[in-house]
Amino acid sequence: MSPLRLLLLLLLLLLLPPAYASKGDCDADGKLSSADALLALKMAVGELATKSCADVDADNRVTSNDAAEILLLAVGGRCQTLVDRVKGAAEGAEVEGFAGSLLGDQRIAVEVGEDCSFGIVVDGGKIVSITQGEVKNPTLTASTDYETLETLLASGSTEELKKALETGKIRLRTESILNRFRLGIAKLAMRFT
Ligand SMILES: [Ca+2]
Ligand SMILES: [Ca+2]
Repeated sequence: MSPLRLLLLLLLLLLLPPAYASKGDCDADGKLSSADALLALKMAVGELATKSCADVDADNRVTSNDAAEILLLAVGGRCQTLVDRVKGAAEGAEVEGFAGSLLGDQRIAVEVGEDCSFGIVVDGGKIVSITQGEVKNPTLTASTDYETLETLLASGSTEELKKALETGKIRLRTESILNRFRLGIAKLAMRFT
């Protein structure tokens, strides 16, 4: 190998980040969690010996910035896990009964907390896809929090869903007049079913 190519290869190796999962995973359990962020914070304040695994912003020191970044990454992982669970529970399902006939075809944007969002595409009363990320031109937007959605997933009951809608733990909004009308009817129907 020519010296130039060797140099390029070395540069490439230096520039490439190490395996992503290990970055920030200071308790080495294979995932990023708030526990890793806490470890990084302890390193930042000198309570624990510094380890390179905590230096996620790669400035060769462990500071509170690294801890904050690990926490953000951990939250991102939480969102991913949540969306995967929703996908497993609902993708391919028919939206039943009255709600199905009302919803029909929708692009629903779901916002969970401040930092997690996913889209649900309902076509002909069937949930055809659930994908993480922003939804363009949603027909319906639902906002909620992690706890509500996790409780819902754990119970899997429509009663829980109704309760969450009634108590405002899930808030629905829509730009379309037809959808506003549908929502009004759906809310009314919920009281009687
Ligand atoms: Ca970890
Ligand atoms: Ca750092």
